[in-house]
Amino acid sequence: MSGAEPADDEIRFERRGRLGLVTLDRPGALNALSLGMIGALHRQLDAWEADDGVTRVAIRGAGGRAFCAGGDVRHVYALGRAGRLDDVFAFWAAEYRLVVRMQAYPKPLVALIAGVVMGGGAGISLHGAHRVAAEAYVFAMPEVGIGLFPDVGMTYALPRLPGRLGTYLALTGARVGPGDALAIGLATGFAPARDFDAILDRLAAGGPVAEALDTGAARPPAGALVAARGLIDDAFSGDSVRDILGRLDAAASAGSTFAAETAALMRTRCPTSLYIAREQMRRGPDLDFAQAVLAEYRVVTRLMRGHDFYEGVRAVLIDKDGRPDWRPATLEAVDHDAVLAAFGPAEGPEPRFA
Ligand code: QUE
Repeated sequence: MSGAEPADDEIRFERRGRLGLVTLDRPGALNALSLGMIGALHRQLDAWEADDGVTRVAIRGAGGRAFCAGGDVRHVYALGRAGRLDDVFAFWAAEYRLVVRMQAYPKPLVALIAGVVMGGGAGISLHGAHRVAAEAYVFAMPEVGIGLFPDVGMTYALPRLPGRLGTYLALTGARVGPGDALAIGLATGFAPARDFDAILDRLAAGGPVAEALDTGAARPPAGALVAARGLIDDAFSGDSVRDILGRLDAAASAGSTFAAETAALMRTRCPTSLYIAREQMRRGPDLDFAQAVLAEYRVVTRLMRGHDFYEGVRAVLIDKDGRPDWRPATLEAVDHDAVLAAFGPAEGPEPRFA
């Protein structure tokens, strides 16, 4: 499985002219990031930083269906269930350190995204300078559906999206297609997937990165998300999760299908996760990137000692019954003081992210 060993068969690195090319190559798991892939990528980025011949780095997913579905939460689940919490913490620390490295990487990072980009996949693409979306691009931060929260630097990035879109994405896990992603800045460019090889050739040749990425393809138009901007900004300005749901319910009563569907989706999500995500969005604007990731480490290590993450992964990814038994099961029963306490210093040593 996906332990700490070098992941030669799960991630590939190539030097092509001026380009360092990363291919996530675990298509059977939608290129989800194993600990081996995380370590190998971090080491390769270090090597390419020191290599003056490499002036830009690109990252793509193999298999055509996914860029990257996230961190390998199935493996984390198995470790946690086996009582190997130190290994669980080491996984999150390694993933978060990689994301911090990428956010501050001194050479242009280009993500070529065809298919799913979720969770940790967003973490290794969104913080770089260039995110090129293909036709089948689907972005989501769906962690509140597995008893987790949008991590990998999303405490920093989501509150910096326009209006209240970040809070909406964090609290729903809703999917975003390429047109909306371009409109709100999740994607910075568009290219049909069949043009990715030509883009890589131009990146390898040197020359300005922006020109290499420009295929002249017509951008897809914005969609349902942008159409709902007014409603989203109003409802997700609510002070608490319950206030937000109240505003959505009122809009639904007034005839908004989007509001009704959004409220229904949130009510399937882990109640504690919703409170945590709301608190992240409240704190994020005042944090720098390393502080944001440290906050995430503190929260995630708390959650790894609890119930909901294991129950969420079981219901969504293992048994796939889609019926998680959240504890507590209702928003009313969530202990808000415990949520705030989860943002306090972690038990035991904390990794350094800055
Ligand atoms: C929330 C998540 C993840 C998820 C589903 C969620 C996640 C993740 C995967 C995933 C998907 C397919 C695989 C796989 C993992 O799904 O982080 O190994 O084959 O990696 O609702 O955060």
